[in-house]
Amino acid sequence: MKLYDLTLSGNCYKVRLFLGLIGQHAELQTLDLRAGEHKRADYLAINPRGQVPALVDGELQLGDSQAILVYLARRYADERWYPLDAVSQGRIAGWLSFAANEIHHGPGMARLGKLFGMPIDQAGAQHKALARCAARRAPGQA
Ligand SMILES: N[C@@H](CCC(=O)N[C@@H](CS)C(=O)NCC(=O)O)C(=O)O
Repeated sequence: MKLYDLTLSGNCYKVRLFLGLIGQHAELQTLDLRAGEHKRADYLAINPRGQVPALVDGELQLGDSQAILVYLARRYADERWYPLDAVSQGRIAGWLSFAANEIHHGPGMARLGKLFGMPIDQAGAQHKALARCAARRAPGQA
């Protein structure tokens, strides 16, 4: 199994963390985004979106951190990580969506601006981080 990775990427970190939690080894292939390695034809053949992370496991080529987490949980982890009952599935989808939306657009973007000097709306990102993430609950979470 190979993970196309970028050390500082939060999306890649989620996947590396979960691999560690379930004791699953993956060969890491770090891409140089500044050099545009993620837009080269050979990588676009693996992930047409030209983003990291992407996972290759046998015949499977899968991009998107949420999709990879679901795949790893179903393929390699104990069912406690991904229970199949309707309530658990709804809550898991809620948290994955929360990570991709509120966390990404709030603390994720604020981090990019503060640590890496990227030209983002820093005040807006910090406001979203405080306003939307303060409750620390996904929709429907008791
Ligand atoms: N929805 C994707 C987003 C992936 C993403 O935005 N990756 C960034 C690094 S954190 C990237 O590759 N950016 C380069 C680009 O989009 O060109 C996921 O959850 O994996």
